[in-house]
Amino acid sequence: MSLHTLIFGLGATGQSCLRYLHGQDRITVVDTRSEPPGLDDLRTVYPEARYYCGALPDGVYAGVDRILVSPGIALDHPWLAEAWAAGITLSGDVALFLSVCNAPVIGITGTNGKSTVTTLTAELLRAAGFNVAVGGNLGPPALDLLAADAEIYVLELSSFQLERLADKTLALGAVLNVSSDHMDRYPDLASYAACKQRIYQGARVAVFNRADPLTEPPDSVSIRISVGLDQPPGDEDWGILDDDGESWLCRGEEQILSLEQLAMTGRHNEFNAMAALALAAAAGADPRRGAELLRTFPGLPHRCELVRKRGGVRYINDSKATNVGAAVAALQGLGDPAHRSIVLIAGGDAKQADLTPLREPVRRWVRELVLLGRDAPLLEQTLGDLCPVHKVADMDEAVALAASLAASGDLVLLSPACASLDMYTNFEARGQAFADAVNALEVA
Ligand code: UMA
Ligand code: ADP
Repeated sequence: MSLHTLIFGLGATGQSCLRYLHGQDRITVVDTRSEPPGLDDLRTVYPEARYYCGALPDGVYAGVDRILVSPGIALDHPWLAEAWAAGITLSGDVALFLSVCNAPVIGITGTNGKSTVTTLTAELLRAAGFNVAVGGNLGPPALDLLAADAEIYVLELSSFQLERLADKTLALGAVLNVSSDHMDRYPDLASYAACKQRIYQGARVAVFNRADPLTEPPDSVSIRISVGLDQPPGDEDWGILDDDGESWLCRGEEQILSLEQLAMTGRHNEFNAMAALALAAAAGADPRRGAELLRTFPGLPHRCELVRKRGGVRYINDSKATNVGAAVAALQGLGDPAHRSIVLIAGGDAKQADLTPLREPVRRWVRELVLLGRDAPLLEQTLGDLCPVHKVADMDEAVALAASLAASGDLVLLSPACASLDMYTNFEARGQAFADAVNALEVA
């Protein structure tokens, strides 16, 4: 007899579950929204499923064997209380993916740098001749990758996805860093970090950040490879060594790539490059061949991306900095030690994060602060004594003002430290609004 699966949420994840399970399981779908996007099409394509949107009818969990909860829904959502009480298994799309996937899976998590490291790891493996499929939190959803029948899978995993892993595990896992994020979903940093740590459970290889104790894998993982911006402590660890005035990305003492040849900018991307090299090498790729790719890989859009140079001012789009740690890394990576040269555009939904880690980099590198979005008042409260603050209504106003405040040699940086959802559909739309406003500025 077939299983009865309840899919909670009709976003990208829920739809991938529906695609994968239709014709196999009995399916019930619930969504808290009365008209989730694409509902009519789904009803047409999968008419055999039962759909309940906007309200949860009594008895919906009767006969249900398992629930796949979409990552945007917290596991303590009131609609799930009855399911918990009935002892029904709650998991997610990645748990289902791992239970059916026969090839090795590399998982990458961390507060920041996941998408860059995931993409780069997959590119390095591709360059080494592997048939690779890549996705997860980065998209496409994990289950949609199975059709590719790849030799190896590389998944970006969020804490929400890791929370609902079952007993099946990954072959290789990496936690890049842990700093305050999603504090609207976790009671404290420790419980958020504990979710990230689940990526190591049962893994053969762990790649971690030796400067961040919260990323350290448990002793049960047999191969533990550390990455850092200092000297590598062991032959299999990655780090930076100087040789006759030139700095090198190294595995142990083996020089892999001169830093001057790395196409991505910012110190955080030196770390990201090594994390990807470490994962790809552990999966069987030759890091020396990978070095070729790093000479040209520019990084991903909306991550410290140069939009335009105008009148000696560089305009940089770091819209993907949706939390404090990311904005801190961008400021540290791009700040000029000689003077405060950054006009920073920040703000949005701060997700109840502690904003104080921004104080030191803002004090050192930011000359003017332009704030927009819902939590602009919170940012002003936290940073207002460190530099002049200007509150604006939208991105066009932010860019026009920043352009008037910046002088030749300065940098106008959009690195919001906040999610975009209070004003935009996603971080890409916010980054695009910035790029459009920058490109619309008259020639200086
Ligand atoms: N929602 C409801 N009611 C429901 C179901 C969802 O209101 O019944 C809302 C959620 O609260 C959320 C939105 O709909 O605001 C989307 O939620 P979802 O769980 O349906 O999300 P998906 O569309 O399936 O996308 C998810 C990831 N989104 C989240 O974790 C919020 C996507 O990551 C990911 O690309 C996709 O699965 C495929 O794996 C996005 C993201 O923002 C990029 N991730 C967070 C991050 O990177 O910080 C974790
Ligand atoms: P994620 O997928 O985890 O959001 P991305 O690779 O998309 O990570 O990068 C998002 C932002 O995080 C970048 O715009 C940059 O500001 C910051 N960032 C990238 N890599 C790191 C890192 N290793 N450490 C800290 N911050 C980083």
